[in-house]
Amino acid sequence: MKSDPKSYLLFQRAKEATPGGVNSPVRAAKSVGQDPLFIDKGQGCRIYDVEGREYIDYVCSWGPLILGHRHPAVIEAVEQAMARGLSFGAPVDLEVELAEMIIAAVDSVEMVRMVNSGTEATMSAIRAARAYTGRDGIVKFDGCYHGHVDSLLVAAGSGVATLNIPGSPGVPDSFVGHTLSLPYNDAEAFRSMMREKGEDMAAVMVEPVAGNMGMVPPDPEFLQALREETEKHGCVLIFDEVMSGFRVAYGGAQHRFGVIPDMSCFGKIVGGGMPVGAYGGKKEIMEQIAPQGPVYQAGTLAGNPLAMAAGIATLKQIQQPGFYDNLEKTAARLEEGLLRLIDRLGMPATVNRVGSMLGLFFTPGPVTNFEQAKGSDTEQFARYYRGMLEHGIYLPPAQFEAVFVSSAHETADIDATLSAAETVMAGLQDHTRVT
Ligand code: KE4
Repeated sequence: MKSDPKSYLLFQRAKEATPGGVNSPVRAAKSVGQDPLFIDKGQGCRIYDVEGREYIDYVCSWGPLILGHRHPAVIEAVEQAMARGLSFGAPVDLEVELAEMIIAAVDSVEMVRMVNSGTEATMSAIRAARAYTGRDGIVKFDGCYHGHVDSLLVAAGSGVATLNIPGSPGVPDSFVGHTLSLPYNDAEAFRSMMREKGEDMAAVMVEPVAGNMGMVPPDPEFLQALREETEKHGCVLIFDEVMSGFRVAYGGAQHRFGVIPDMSCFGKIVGGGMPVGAYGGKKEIMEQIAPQGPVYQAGTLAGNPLAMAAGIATLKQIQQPGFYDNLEKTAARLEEGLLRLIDRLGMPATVNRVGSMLGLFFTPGPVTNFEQAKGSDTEQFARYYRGMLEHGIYLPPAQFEAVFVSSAHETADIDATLSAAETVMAGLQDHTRVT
């Protein structure tokens, strides 16, 4: 569907200047048959496009905005940092403060390095694990996405799955030759592979709550198996908590599910909407990183004061007592409302949720892995997406993404969303796929 004049004209210009007219593929909304809206501003749980149209926002910048847009404490912190300067290329107090907050919050992290994106965090964690073990092999899981790291663009989720790209041209076979991808939530397949190849594996990387194949909760037995087998075979267990970190609990998925990895990766929320990533773990692993050790990793704007200020202000807000309980209640209201709708309309659909991350699939379900997610009716999802947009609800423009609820979403916003969903889903019934 074409967007309105201003977005449309901007998109035509953008497509001349930038591949696909966007600076990150999933924003192009290709898989839902919709030209992207150009956004003018955001406030609380709402965003406004360049036509001035208002939407309730469930993308939340793909997860960072757990407080919603322009939370006063975050804006004030960034303004105060700006008054000191934008960047120095030298250590500042704010970097130390955020590092100490992450270490205090996350069980697996004894030392942490700030970087500029989730991709940098996962790429660097893999390098550290390979150096620490002296091994090359990496295990990941189908449908999990860890950023556009060459060696991890195998059976990836998010934009890779949305655009149905098998991996990516430009990545030499030798770069992925050491990478194995197994079915998510399949403890037995993992144990069996580790019995055979565990001693060759440097690291096992997983999204402990999968948000890049749509939203798929972990089977606790699966996470336990990852921990036991990596322990047994001397591999580094890396939780990619770029999305789940500080999202599903202040201590991340590792705290919520009680499985502690050797290393963890972060992004999104720890930057409060500014470009940030971080990776950390056991001191014996992290002390290898330059300049303390020989494993090289660097970044001009790593630890940037404005990004640190936004991250610190965000974590200070979400560590308040009751924050996650309230977020859980709001997200549960959305989940339960959708499930009631699906039941009442007899729609072949299912909803997954962990904390304030949700996923809606047009299939009877359950959806516990990538194959089942891919088996859902993505055409129906595209119709649902466009219908909800017309009703002022801004969802992630792809089936293989997660919906995010923020503390700025109130009961009235959830109820307005459910009312829109009822109208849209009722209209979808003529298109229900005969399974
Ligand atoms: P970035 O390099 O995009 O900051 O982070 C990569 C990344 C790593 N690990 C996980 C679990 C992630 O979800 C991501 C990025 N998430 C996507 C949304 N599925 C970002 C949106 C986009 O690619 O534009």
